[in-house]
Amino acid sequence: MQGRILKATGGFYYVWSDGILYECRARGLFRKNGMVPLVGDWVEIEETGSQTGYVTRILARKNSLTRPPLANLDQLFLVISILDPKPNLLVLDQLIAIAEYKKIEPVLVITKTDLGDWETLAGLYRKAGFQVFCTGWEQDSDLKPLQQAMQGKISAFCGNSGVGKSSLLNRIDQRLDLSTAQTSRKLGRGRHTTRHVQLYPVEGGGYIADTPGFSSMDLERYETILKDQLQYCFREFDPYLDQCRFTGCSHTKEKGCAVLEAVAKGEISASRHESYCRLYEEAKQIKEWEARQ
Ligand SMILES: Nc1nc2c(ncn2[C@@H]2O[C@H](COP(=O)(O)OP(=O)(O)OP(=O)(O)O)[C@@H](O)[C@H]2O)c(=O)[nH]1
Ligand SMILES: [Mg+2]
Ligand SMILES: [Zn+2]
Repeated sequence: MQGRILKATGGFYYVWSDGILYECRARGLFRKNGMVPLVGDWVEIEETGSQTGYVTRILARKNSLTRPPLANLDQLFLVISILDPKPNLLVLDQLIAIAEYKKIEPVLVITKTDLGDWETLAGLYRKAGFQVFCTGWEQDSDLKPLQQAMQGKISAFCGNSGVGKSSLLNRIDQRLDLSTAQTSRKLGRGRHTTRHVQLYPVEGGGYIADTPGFSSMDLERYETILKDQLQYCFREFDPYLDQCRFTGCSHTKEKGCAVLEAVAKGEISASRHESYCRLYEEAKQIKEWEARQ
C-alpha cells in the first residue's frame, strides 16, 4: 500500500492512504541507511491493524528540506510580517535562495499590513520577480487569491515565529482551527506556538503545511549552497550574468561586473545584492572549512 505522510510526531508517522489515516512506525532499516521519513514523503506501508502499520519504503523524492523538515514541495510560502517581528531581509533572501536551489517556487506572503508600510517591501520583491501576497487585519483581498495559489500543489508556510502563519491559515480555512499565539497565550506556552510540521488538505486539492517558526539563529546550520551556484539563486541576476567582463566573476566587487552596474542603475535592488554578498562570503568560508577537513 502507498500513501503520503501528513504528520510526524513522537516517533509515529501518520500516513494517509486510500481515505484512511494510518499510525505507523518506521522500520529499523531507515536508521541504517541514514534516511529519515519526512512529512510530504510518499511511502509504502505494511498494514498491521485497521489503522496502524509500518513504513517500509520511502519513494523517490522530488526535493527535501531539513528546516522545516518536509519533502516533495511544489512551493514555499515565505511569510514575513511588517512588525512584530520585523522583517529580516538577509534571512528572507537566504530562504528564497535555498528554495531556488532546490527548485521549489518561492512565494512571498506579507502579513500584519495593518502595522506599517508594506508597499515598499511588496514592490521590492515583485520587482525581483516574485509573486507577493499581502494580508493583515482588515486587509483580506489577497486571501482568496492565496487560497487559489495553494490549490493542486504541495506547499508550506515558513517563517519566523510570530509572523502569523497559523493565524493566516485559519483565516483562509476556518475549519483548520490551528492554535495561534492569540489563542494559546493563556496556556503560557512561550514563544513558539506551532510545535510540529503538518500537512493539511487544501479545499480544491493539494496540501498546505503549517510549520513551527524559527529564530534567525536556527538558520546557521541550514542547507549550504556552493558559492558558484549562488548567483543562479537570485533570479533577477539572470539577464546580467553573461555580460560581466571576466568569466568567473563573483559579482561582489569586480570591475566591469554587469550585476554591480545593474545595482548602481537601480535595476537590481541594493538590499538583495547585499544579501547575495553576505551569503557569498558565508559560502566561501564553508568551502574553505570543508577543504581543511
Ligand atoms: N496586527 C496583526 N497581528 C496579527 C496578524 N496576524 C496575526 N497576528 C498576531 O500575531 C501573533 C502570532 O500569530 P501566529 O499565527 O501564532 O504566528 P505563527 O507564525 O504561527 O507563530 P509560530 O507558530 O510560533 O511559528 C498572534 O498574536 C496573532 O494574533 C495581522 O494581520 N495583524
Ligand atoms: Mg503557528
Ligand atoms: Zn559580475
